Amino acid sequence: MSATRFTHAILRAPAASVTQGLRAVDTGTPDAAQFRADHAAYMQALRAAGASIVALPALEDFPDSVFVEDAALCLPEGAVILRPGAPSRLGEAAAMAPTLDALYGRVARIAEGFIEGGDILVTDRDILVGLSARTDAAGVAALRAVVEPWGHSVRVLVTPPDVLHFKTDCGLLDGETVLATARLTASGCFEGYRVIEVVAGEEACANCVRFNDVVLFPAGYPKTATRLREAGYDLVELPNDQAALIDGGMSCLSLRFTPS
Ligand code: CIR
Repeated sequence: MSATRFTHAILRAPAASVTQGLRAVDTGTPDAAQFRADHAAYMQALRAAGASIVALPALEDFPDSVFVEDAALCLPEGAVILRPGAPSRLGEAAAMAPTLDALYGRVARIAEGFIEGGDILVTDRDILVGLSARTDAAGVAALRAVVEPWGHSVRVLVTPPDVLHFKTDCGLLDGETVLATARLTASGCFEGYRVIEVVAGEEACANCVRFNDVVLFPAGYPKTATRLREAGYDLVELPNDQAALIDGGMSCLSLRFTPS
């Protein structure tokens, strides 16, 4: 399995209600028009990287629904409808189900506990899942029951306290290399993987997305960008200021997959 090569991506248009999106610390309200422009640039970058885009309409009742990654997990063998742990986001999973039912022959549903896609990092080897305020042991057990029979191994880790999601602090650069913050790396969770650390002071750029030959990377973190280019990665820098106001990064804005 390749965790970095895909043919398709699902995106959902930002709702006008994105201004009400959840945030751990209020540092300002996103501008809906700028958010839409940034989202369009992100979609275009995925297209240029080879993605056929499945573009879903905005859901006004769900301010955070632009962050489609948290509602589902797409694997080569099938899709999994997750159970977001944020009460205001639980309904996003049901809203995603018809799309995945239409695209995949096999769609499983998590019926117990809570688990959000932001806590799940799929590599060529493992599915790493971080327990967090949004993802609990029952949710992880339910995921394991679905994906182990599909041939995946699940490694359960702990998302550091005060970090929203496991992937807030990391992103996959290639099948066995992750970009990660020092605080996440220090937890030992990437044993067996090659780790490139974000430069101190640029922790907010750890969440990146590898899609085929490029890495989608938030603009504004020049030292880490240089480090990654020197390591041979082809970066596409994209504006993320609006999504960052409501704790969103590169990976949350899409579900990447190859239909089975
Ligand atoms: C939330 O708090 O759920 C949203 N405002 C941000 C979700 C970001 N999702 C992700 O990192 N996978």
